Amino acid sequence: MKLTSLLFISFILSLVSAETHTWYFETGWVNKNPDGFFEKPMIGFNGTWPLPILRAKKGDTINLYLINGFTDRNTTLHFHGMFQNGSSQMDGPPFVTQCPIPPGETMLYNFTLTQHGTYWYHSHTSGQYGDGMRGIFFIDDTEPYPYDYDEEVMLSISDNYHQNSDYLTPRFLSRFNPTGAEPIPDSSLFNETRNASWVVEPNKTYLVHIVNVGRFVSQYLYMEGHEFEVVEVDGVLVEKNTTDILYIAVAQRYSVLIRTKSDASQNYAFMNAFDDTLLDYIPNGLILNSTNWIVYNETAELPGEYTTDLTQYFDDFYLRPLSNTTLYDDPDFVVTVDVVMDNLGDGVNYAFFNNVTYTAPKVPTLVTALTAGKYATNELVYGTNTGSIVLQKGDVVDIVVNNQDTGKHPFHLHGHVFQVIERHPESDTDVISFNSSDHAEWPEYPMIRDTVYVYPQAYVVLRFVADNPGIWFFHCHIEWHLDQGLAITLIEDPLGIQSNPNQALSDDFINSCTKNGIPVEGNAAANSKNFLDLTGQNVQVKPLPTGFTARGIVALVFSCIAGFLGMGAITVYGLADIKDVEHRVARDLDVDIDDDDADGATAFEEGSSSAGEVGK
Ligand SMILES: *[C@@H]1O[C@H](CO)[C@@H](O)[C@H](O)[C@H]1NC(C)=O
Ligand SMILES: *[C@@H]1O[C@H](CO)[C@@H](O)[C@H](O)[C@H]1NC(C)=O
Ligand SMILES: *[C@@H]1O[C@H](CO)[C@@H](O)[C@H](O)[C@H]1NC(C)=O
Ligand SMILES: *[C@@H]1O[C@H](CO)[C@@H](O)[C@H](O)[C@H]1NC(C)=O
Ligand SMILES: *[C@@H]1O[C@H](CO)[C@@H](O)[C@H](O)[C@H]1NC(C)=O
Ligand SMILES: *[C@@H]1O[C@H](CO)[C@@H](O)[C@H](O)[C@H]1NC(C)=O
Ligand SMILES: *[C@@H]1O[C@H](CO)[C@@H](O)[C@H](O)[C@H]1NC(C)=O
Ligand SMILES: *[C@@H]1O[C@H](CO)[C@@H](O)[C@H](O)[C@H]1NC(C)=O
Ligand SMILES: *[C@@H]1O[C@H](CO)[C@@H](O)[C@H](O)[C@H]1NC(C)=O
Ligand SMILES: *[C@@H]1O[C@H](CO)[C@@H](O)[C@H](O)[C@H]1NC(C)=O
Ligand SMILES: *[C@@H]1O[C@H](CO)[C@@H](O)[C@H](O)[C@H]1NC(C)=O
Ligand SMILES: *[C@@H]1O[C@H](CO)[C@@H](O)[C@H](O)[C@H]1NC(C)=O
Ligand SMILES: [Cu+2]
Repeated sequence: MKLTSLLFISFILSLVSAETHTWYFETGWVNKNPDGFFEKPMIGFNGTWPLPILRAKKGDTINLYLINGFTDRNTTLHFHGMFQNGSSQMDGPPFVTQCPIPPGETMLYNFTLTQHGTYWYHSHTSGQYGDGMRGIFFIDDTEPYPYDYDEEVMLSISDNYHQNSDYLTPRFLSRFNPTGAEPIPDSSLFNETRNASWVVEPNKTYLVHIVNVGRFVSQYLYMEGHEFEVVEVDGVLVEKNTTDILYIAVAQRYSVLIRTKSDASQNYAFMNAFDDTLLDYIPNGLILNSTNWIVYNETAELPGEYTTDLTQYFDDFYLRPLSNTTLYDDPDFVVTVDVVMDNLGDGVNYAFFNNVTYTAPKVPTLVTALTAGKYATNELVYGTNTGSIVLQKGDVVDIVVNNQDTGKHPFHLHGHVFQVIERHPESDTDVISFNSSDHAEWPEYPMIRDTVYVYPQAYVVLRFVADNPGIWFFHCHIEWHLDQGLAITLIEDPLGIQSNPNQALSDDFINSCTKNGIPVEGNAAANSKNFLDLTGQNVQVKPLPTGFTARGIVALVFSCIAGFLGMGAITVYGLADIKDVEHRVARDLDVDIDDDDADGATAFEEGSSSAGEVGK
């Protein structure tokens, strides 16, 4: 038989076997004690937490009805890593591709799976996935798996806070936290618990699909006496590569083969450890290295902590996709973004891409793209505070991220995977920005994924083809940093979005908007008469007066609040001896800090008029 007819038959078979999965999930709070140290409300589905592992296969259709069972908050759902090709409105981020779903309302997320591998789903509404609204979503291929294995198993890792976001976020995004110190997790989780035992059989090959569903901290994963053979990253199959230690940033996935020992008498430690360089300080009692077990013999003892040299962690940059996809052609368009964290006039610490801290528009960007007619190709209609960039259909696009911050950041692009063509090592002196005429040699077969970390004061260069008309968020996956505004919006082929009838807004979409009083037409300022008039758009808070520093804000704040906060908070922010700064700042600002009736604070509040949904 000819190859074409074989292909045709397998295509027909895959059509025949394509299934539709219909799920109804209602959000709500469930009291749980994930780490065994502290019970607290977690966001579950239908009164259950952890959330279910969803599983389907390539070509299947998903009908997921998300019922907002909360009484006091909106919600959304994002399917991390799924392309949503032709269904941008199912992607999840509020004010980017949908309206927030109000309490009591339902939204049908329906779309077709065009990929395979390890994915996950989570709320894209601030704070909710950190509070538990997250789960693994695995998609089987219609082709046989390229590597042999005996058993398949899922594994998530995460960080865990004893306080929920309602408590943490306003304190984080506050002038009382002017350095932007991220809340420190209280514990890490392994499969949404701790001290877990993974019972295995000897002489077997396990295929383990691993997802970091955490909101902040990257983790190392390593085992006593066993190795990982990496076979997939973020849904992309790769040539096998062996390592002792995985380094997994939040939102990243790895599939690995683990060969068990032939002798079943003994058990081994399976460690998950926080990357403590992300933490501003390490509180007493925080367990950085957590011990779980590979159990061969349930009556034998469980060993203690296993340690190794974590500097030998696996560098995903060197992976080669099994598809042998070569480096795409030179870019038609380059997006260069500089990452900075700094304070604005309300004293809050924000995150910036090119001096813009993402501020949600008044109508979702997708709505603007669909209703702006020919103006949809004009970046202006999407507002000046959304970091919107219009991409032409078919262009090869580079995203250059110059990280001027001293922390690592895991960046995620919706709607695509990208080639990681360069990642510069950390710089602990000057910031090193990408220089197109002086850079490392690029790989012939670059590694491909959807979430990549960039090192402190260094850069990463990503390349993809704009072949997916839609609105795609590009943001740091550390939820605290997204709350601080570390996001831009890519408007890919807006006329292509308009011309595809499948991209027309669903009834549920419109219902969510209407019930929330959000128009379903107009530019970023909700102006549908004149798309080029942005009057009234949401904009970021005004800058600080010149010469004003984070320490200065601390000083000013302390003069107002020392009475009720006490000096403990100074230790928290790691700052001391602020007395002189305080007076210098007071001079700059022309306020009287000796006056304890919070005049200074009032002056600040006037500056903070508009910051979108986040942190209010
Ligand atoms: C979840 O609850 C909804 C109603 O709130 C119900 O229709 C649905 O069947 C439940 N789903 C599961 C998986 O139990
Ligand atoms: C894990 O072990 C610690 C120490 O024994 C215990 O306090 C904690 O409750 C355990 N957690 C779980 C989820 O079993
Ligand atoms: C839901 O979002 C809308 C739009 O941001 C907002 O006006 C509304 O207050 C939110 N609803 C709740 C219950 O928080
Ligand atoms: C999703 O469901 C709506 C309403 O039933 C339907 O009109 C639309 O065609 C579906 N879209 C997909 C991609 O299945
Ligand atoms: C993690 O939890 C899932 C769901 O309960 C379970 O199927 C899986 O076996 C667990 N993974 C490990 C490594 O224990
Ligand atoms: C594992 O395989 C080896 C070699 O085939 C064999 O000697 C050993 O007995 C097996 N172990 C168990 C527990 O079956
Ligand atoms: C399991 O451990 C117990 C206790 O150490 C030991 O008596 C037994 O022989 C072990 N079983 C195997 C299969 O090695
Ligand atoms: C954690 O594990 C690493 C690597 O195994 C080790 O170097 C470090 O000392 C451990 N830290 C603690 C606090 O146990
Ligand atoms: C495996 O990784 C090493 C270093 O991490 C790299 O040098 C090598 O090229 C990789 N090989 C493949 C096939 O991925
Ligand atoms: C990719 O390249 C390798 C090494 O040259 C080759 O063995 C393999 O068959 C190629 N795979 C595909 C899908 O072309
Ligand atoms: C950001 O603002 C600084 C100071 O105003 C300016 O020097 C710099 O060029 C701006 N950067 C971008 C990318 O707009
Ligand atoms: C989206 O679909 C178009 C048309 O079917 C295809 O050419 C393109 O490669 C797809 N893009 C992605 C990212 O799946
Ligand atoms: Cu970040």
